[in-house]
Amino acid sequence: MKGRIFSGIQPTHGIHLGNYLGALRNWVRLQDGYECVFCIVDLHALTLLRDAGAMRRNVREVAAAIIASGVDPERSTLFVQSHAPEHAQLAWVLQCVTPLGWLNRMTQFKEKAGKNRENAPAGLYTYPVLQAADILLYKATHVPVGEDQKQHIELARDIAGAFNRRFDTDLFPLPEPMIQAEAARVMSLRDGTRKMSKSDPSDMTRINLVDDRETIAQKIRKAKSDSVMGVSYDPASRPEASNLLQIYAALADMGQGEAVARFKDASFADFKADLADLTAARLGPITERMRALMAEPERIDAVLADGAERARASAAPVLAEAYEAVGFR
Ligand code: AQP
Repeated sequence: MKGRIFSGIQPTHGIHLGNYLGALRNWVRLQDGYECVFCIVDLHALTLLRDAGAMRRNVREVAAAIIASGVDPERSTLFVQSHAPEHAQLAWVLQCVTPLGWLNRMTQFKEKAGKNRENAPAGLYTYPVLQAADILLYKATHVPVGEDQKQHIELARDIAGAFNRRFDTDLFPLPEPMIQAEAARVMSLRDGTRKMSKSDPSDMTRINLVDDRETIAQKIRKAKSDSVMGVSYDPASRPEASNLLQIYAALADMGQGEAVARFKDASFADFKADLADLTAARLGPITERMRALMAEPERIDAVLADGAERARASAAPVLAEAYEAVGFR
């Protein structure tokens, strides 16, 4: 094993194609080379989602999507963040060594809080410290993230260093961000300049892993396109068309040049029809496995309970060491 991975996904909604191509598919592959800890980060989701029923449903749906995509809960630790209270406990300790100035620099807070900053929950502001606790509790060596999360991993390194220096310990190794070049950002189907997102109010902007063949075909048919003839890759002038091409290339496991060559003589409508078929073919088996799992929620709960037990067995001794270092024990 080349190291230990920690990665999380928020249950703010069900999983979409962006999460699958940008995260889940890679999680499945990482299991071969790393000891993996995968977490459904409901404490993080609470910064945006405050609907208890939706939270419960989403946690199970996200767990089903992760398992159906190929994460093996026997090999990897898969659990829900709030089931391991050590995360919140270490986050508090780390908040006490994190200067406010470091959090002020986090661009994601500015983006997510938007103009309504005064009313944004404090949890949204301290979110990166909880993320640092998630990673450091498992002494993770590598954290696979998209480019947008790199700043948070750098912060986690700074926090680990600050803790170690302040309490004269080498408890926390500095985690390395593992930036996935191939995990290009999948953009919204209705606006090629915004990423496909769980929290987008319009369901037509994303393909969900639970969508059936007809829904996928309809969303791709209605995906925004431009007035340029044919298929070409040019993110600056054709963001929507380029996004669809990139999705095709990712699902077909080919380079985008190869995808462009394949459709050089095709109309855009024909390309969209092929993309819809490919998407349905790739996601169909996952959706089927997800549905079967979701029909047995008690099975999902049992997997998550087992995962939480294993996560806590790793996390508790690290929290105990941190408590010892600060003088709580
Ligand atoms: N559009 C995307 N393209 C590629 N990767 C993506 N990820 C998310 N959106 C895309 C990757 O999915 C993982 C889980 O993300 P998250 O749940 O922590 O939240 P997020 O990055 O903020 O994703 P969303 O879907 O946009 O959720 P909301 O709307 O709730 O904020 C991460 O590895 C992320 O890079």
